[in-house]
Amino acid sequence: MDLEERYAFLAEYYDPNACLIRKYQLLFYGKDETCEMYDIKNKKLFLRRSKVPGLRMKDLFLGSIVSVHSRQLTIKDFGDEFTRRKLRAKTEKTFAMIKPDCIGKMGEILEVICQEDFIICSAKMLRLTRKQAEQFYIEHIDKPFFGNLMNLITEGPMVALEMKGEDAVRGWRRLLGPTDSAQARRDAPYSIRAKFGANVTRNACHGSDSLESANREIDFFFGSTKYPNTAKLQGTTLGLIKPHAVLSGIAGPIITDILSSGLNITALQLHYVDRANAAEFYEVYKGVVAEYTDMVTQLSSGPCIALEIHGDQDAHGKFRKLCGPADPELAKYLRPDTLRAKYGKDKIENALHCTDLADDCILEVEYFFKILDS
Ligand code: IDP
Ligand code: MG
Repeated sequence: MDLEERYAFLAEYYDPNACLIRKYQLLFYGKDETCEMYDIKNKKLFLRRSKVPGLRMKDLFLGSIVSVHSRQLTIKDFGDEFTRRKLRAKTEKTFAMIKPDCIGKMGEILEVICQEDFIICSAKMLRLTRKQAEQFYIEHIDKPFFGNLMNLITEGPMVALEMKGEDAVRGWRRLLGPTDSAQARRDAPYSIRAKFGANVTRNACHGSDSLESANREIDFFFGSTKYPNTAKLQGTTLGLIKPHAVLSGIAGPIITDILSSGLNITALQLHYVDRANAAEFYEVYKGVVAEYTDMVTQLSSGPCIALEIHGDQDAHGKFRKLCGPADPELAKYLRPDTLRAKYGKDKIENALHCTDLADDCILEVEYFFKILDS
């Protein structure tokens, strides 16, 4: 990016008090990463050019939701031709799948994805029926390996991912390596299939092979067909990776730590929680916890990843122990091995939410996997 450049966007904000949509021109200056906003209807400066905490160039793309001083803005369009031309190539989308053979390695795979600067726009753990799997891989229906491929794809849950990035389709294929994991180990030893794949069928991940396939595959999983999530809604608890952690690319290591503690992840979904829903979800803390408003702001500031956590016994207690004290400062001092100590910054940006009371586990799991996923 030329550091002198100025990018323009059309952004919208739903004002819940006035019950109307406010439209803004949002300008972002690459040089000093400052932001300026104009109210389009009233033709007035709305935000003087200044730094907006947490707002980065890479979070600004069509359809993205960003938070500017507690307002959740949706980027609706490019604001000028310069921005349109500059960003179109950068904002390519691709489709990725963590196949059922590698579901236990999803943390490590997400870590690679984030290290390579892909932005995850949608993510959902789901399980395909044989019919759906046949539809998805229809181009291979006559191949001798089709039966094996169908067995693999339907043997258990997978994670479907819509990702964005510069040259995303080719970049993700390159990162995957050759189809055959053995060949990948020979020719591309650092690729995902080399590291995580077993053989030519069980090769860890899928990636779209062209822009056309990417569009078809994203539509297949995230279009009008809604696939049920994999939540058990029984004997489980909720883990919520907060937006600051998702945006800073540490969801992968957090998931790796959860899985290596012996807990299972039985459902996963990325959500953009709006302010009203965040307030409703945290309602029990209202008037009880001083940080309530800041917690709502954090949860609605960008994408979060909801996890359903399952354990042989007492998933709630075990997961709370793994998360550690709510204040990372305290956690670093008292329980340095916990997730909040390792990944949290302060009481608000403490990496994860976990359910407080055992009796509320299913309510909270249902909030994300039943109410918000409907
Ligand atoms: P790709 O996933 O690298 O795009 P495709 O040729 O599209 O490879 O095949 C789809 C999937 O089918 C592969 O990822 C792999 O799981 C499986 N597959 C492909 N070729 C073979 C083969 O020769 N034997 C067994 N399975 C195969
Ligand atoms: Mg293919």
